[in-house]
Amino acid sequence: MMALLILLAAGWKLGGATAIQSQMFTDVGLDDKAFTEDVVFESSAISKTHCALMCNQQDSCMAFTLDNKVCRGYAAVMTSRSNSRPAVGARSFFKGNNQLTRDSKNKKNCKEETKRGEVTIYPDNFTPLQVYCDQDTDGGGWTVFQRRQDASVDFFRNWTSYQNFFGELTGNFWLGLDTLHMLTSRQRYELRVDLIMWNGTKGYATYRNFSISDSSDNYRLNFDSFTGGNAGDSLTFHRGQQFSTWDRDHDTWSKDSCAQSHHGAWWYSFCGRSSLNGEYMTNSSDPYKDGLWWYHFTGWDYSFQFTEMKIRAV
Ligand SMILES: [Ca+2]
Repeated sequence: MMALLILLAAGWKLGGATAIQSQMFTDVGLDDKAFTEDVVFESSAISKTHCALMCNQQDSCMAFTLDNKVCRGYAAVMTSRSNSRPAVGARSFFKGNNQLTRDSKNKKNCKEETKRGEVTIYPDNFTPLQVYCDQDTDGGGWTVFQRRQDASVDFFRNWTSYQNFFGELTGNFWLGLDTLHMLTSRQRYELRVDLIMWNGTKGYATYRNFSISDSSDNYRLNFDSFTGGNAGDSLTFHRGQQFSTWDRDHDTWSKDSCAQSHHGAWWYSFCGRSSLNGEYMTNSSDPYKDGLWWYHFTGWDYSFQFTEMKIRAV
């Protein structure tokens, strides 16, 4: 109780001189804005100004929410690694530094960005998003949203996990269904799937006008058409299907859960011609279709050494 009183007193004392400082923050309004789990602090606050002050006092605090006098400071905002959300009805404020203000120099996607690897893009020209840009494949400009290269990251995960980012951007990862929907609903994208066999043979497939619907439609897979690639078309079978995980069965196979039977998470129908989020195998053998398979390239019982899925703005 004493600590709270001291804190409140400090807030009042500083309150008189905070008008300028609080304007360093941009009000982004009522929100369901996702934050990372990097909560810098949580404390009671008597006002927005008080909360802004506490955030300002810490270099690592980039944003805050004030909800029913509970002030939370966050180290980052709206990244693909979001695992938590502030309380519904909380207002969000972003620190008004260069990274978080509208800037014509901000790159909206990996096609505008020229750097390769891990970079920050600004899909709405305002909100930073950490992604991995592939600038080497077919002229570059690709935002990678899935990579498998070894067994170090478990991909047999639940619905909530697939809605969000998991893994490491420089290794095995999934960017997250919410982010995929956000990106593909802002502008038109093409899709590319890259596959590498255990003997080094490479395959790919491309699709025109790829998009993912939102959570209310269970992230349905949409695209216009297969546009080529030596791996063949093992995705058109899945077009128009909703996403399924082991705990959320949205496939069209009434007897069973394809995500469970194939140890994966995909836009299963009854069940599939491809599945790239399955179990990472230590060799190509995959007799029960549990692994990373793309039927039209290597048949039913082959699991790849490497996969990447990526999108490029058109
Ligand atoms: Ca089913």
